[in-house]
Amino acid sequence: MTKTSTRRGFMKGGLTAGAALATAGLTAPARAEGDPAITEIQDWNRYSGPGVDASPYGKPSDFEAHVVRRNVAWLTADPVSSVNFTPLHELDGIITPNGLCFERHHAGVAEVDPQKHRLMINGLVDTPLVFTMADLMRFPRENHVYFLECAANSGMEWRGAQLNGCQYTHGMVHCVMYTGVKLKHLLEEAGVKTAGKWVMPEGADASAMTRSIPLEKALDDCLVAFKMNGEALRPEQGYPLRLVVPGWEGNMWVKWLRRLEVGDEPWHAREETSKYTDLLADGKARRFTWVMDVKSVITSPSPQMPITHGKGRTVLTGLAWSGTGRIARVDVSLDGGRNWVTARLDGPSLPKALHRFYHEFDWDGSELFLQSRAIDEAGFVQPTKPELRAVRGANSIYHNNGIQTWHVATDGVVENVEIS
Ligand SMILES: Nc1nc2c(c(=O)[nH]1)N[C@H]1C(S)=C(S)[C@@H](COP(=O)(O)O)O[C@H]1N2
Ligand SMILES: [Mo]
Repeated sequence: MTKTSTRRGFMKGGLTAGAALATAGLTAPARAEGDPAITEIQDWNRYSGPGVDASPYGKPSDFEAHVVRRNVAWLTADPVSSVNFTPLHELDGIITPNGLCFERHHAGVAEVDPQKHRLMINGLVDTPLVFTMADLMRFPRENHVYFLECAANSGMEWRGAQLNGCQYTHGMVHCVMYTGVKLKHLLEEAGVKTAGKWVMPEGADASAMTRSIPLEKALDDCLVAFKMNGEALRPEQGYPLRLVVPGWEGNMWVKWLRRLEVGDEPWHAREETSKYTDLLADGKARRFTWVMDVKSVITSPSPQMPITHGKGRTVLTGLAWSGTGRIARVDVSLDGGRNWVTARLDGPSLPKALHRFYHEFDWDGSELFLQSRAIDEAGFVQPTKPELRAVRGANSIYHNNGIQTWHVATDGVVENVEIS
């Protein structure tokens, strides 16, 4: 495309790189000559298109048909108890479009009729209650942007680099704006007895998902949500009602929420014993590892987003998040962690939400080992994979927040690798 690149030393330039790039000439006037995209009148420029009655519910351009959730057939025995992945490499900003939010369910998508849906609160409460959807609409609502990450995200990568694409290595995360009522208000309506210390949400799907949530968290920032990005929850995400447990592992965010039981101790349900516990090197399992640790990934360049423009001006971008709060800083390395520069965070910085970062640099065409390292406002630093294994061993599946490495070859092809 553009003429031969001159080495501008942006990698060393750090903070000034952005300013330098803004003035660097990128347009290619030579391309105008004889370019049929300019000289020929296209059909869309000649004829009227579909009218306002053509798509009552809009969908993306047909040219974006490749931007879809994808699953990996060999990962699970059956697609009804399985997972698909958010196409992180194709997205920008911090909000995940509703139709692209990864799905994880244990008995397929429950197709719930909201008229027949009820939410019950029972157990150690003064007054057991049953709410209809209309009842819930009379409580004060709140709007919050939160990420949801499955604790098994990056789980396939514990022993080494495996899946070739951030969609597969990191795509069990999404981030939307929820509208809902605080769980606190509903629990107060029922009146939690003094002995009540735990809350167990239960799903209306055929897996009847249950987890134990400590009362402090339930009274803190949990939401009973009915909207995502302004519209009703998608069936895949728990229509008409889901629990939102900010910063904590996705498994606790019970979908198709039908019941909340208050108890004096945890229930030790399947999903918090046989699953979602972390097998350590000594064979003991950690339990109740609720908070999602600080993590980040470069979404482009990445295996599904190779560098196709050759040397010169290159935009690196990615996502960072922490279940503890906001992201304070993201560092980026182009040489496998030897040298780091601070990336540019852009867009809203909201607690327990995805953060978007960019690093613009001038690629000299040599091979790169791309890494990103996030630091949250509590001071937690994303570990390298060897650091993580030193503490946790290699038996784990869940809570892998290790630093990801992408190898960029001289032809721009990108692969998932690990630096040892
Ligand atoms: N009722 C119910 N809730 C559920 C599940 C389920 O199978 N049934 N899966 C859980 C798991 S393991 C995760 S990671 C998240 C996934 O949410 P998502 O499908 O919106 O991405 O929902 C959780 N809530
Ligand atoms: Mo999960």
